[in-house]
This record gives sequence, C-alpha cells and structure tokens, in this order.
Amino acid sequence: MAQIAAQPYDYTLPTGDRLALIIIDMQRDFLEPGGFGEALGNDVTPLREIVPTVQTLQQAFRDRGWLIIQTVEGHHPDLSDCPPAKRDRGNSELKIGDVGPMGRILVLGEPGNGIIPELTPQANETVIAKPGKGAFYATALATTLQRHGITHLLFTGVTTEVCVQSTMREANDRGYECLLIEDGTASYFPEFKQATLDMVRAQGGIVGWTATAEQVLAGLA
Ligand code: C5J
Repeated sequence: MAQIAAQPYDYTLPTGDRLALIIIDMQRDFLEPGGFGEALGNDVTPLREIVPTVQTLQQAFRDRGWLIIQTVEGHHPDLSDCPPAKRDRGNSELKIGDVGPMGRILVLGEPGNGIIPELTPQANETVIAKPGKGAFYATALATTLQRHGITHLLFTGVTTEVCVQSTMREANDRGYECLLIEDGTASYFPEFKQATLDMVRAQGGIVGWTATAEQVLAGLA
C-alpha cells in the first residue's frame, strides 16, 4: 500500500499486482507527420513531449513486473468496424482507410498504426486494438483487467480529451480507481488538456485523480 500526492487528494495505491499502466494510442498515426492526426489539420509535435515520461513509467512497471496495457486506435482493412459516421466526419482530404504517407490511415497493421519505436511493447505485453475512442468499446480490455485482478489504473497517452478521457470515464463507471498522469498525456490543444485535468478531478475527483509521474514514482519508492 502506498500514498501518492495527487489532486484533489492523496491517491492510495494498492499492491502492484492490482495496478495497471494504461498507455493510450501512442501510435505513429497520431505522433508523426503524415498520419491521421496531421490529416485532421493538427500540429503533431507537442505530443512528442510526453514520450520520455511515458517511457519512464513503462520502465518502472517493467522493472516491477506489473501489468502494462497499450492501446492502438485502428480498423480492420475492410473497415467493417468503422461506422460511416466516423469515416465521413470532417473535411480532411485523407480519410480513414485512405492511403497516406504511412500507409492506410488508421488501419490495423499499417506502418502508421504502429506504436512509436520508443514505446515498442515487449512480446509479453498486451496491446489492445480499439475501433472507438474509449478502449472498453468492442475490445477485450474489461476481461483482460478482470483476469489480472486489476482495481487501479494509471492513464497516459494521447489525446487527453479524446481517447484518454473517454477510456478513463469508461473505467471510472466500471469501478476502477483511475489516476491520470499530468505530464504523461498530451493534446493537440493545450487548453483541452488543461480542461480535462480540471474536470477529471473536480467535484472531489468525479472521474478520478491527477498527479505527475514524479509524484507517482515517489509514492511507489
Ligand atoms: C483521436 C485519440 N483523437 N487517440 N484519437 O482521434 O485520441
């Protein structure tokens, strides 16, 4: 048992075998030029700032033998799991399934869909492909967490207000004690990241807690 200095108040960590690190969508499509993120008109460079922090947490969990789950947002090549509403949304030239500089946009197995090299999962680590923004929708995440007896989740990844927040809210509704790593998540819109941090921890932690990676690592020491 450990205490982490967090907002809106201290977060109590269980033993490590009840805790998982969730790394959301650190894939080339979102972090590198030529992917889905850029196709939507975003500057992708700010997202890279969190890579060292996420790497540090990934290593800390590996050193302890604790569960790490990465997700990637992507669709089957026939796009059967991509609702037309999702594919047609927006007015970018490149849409989901179209061929871009890193292969077909947001299609599983394409180069752009791969996790960035700095965070390449080890062979024994779980990667969950998700067709939606929330990682519980149409995936095996719930059963994976149950199988491992997980009760507490640390969230990292991109983007804060879309896939990270959606997943954290889904997890909160399922009864998980969720903490969002402030310097381990990023958005194309810094103000949206800040708003997400604020709304997660408002009203006594209505969705969960936030803390820096340093605060979490200090609590684990
Ligand atoms: C988005 C995500 N922003 N991973 N996906 O479309 O947040």
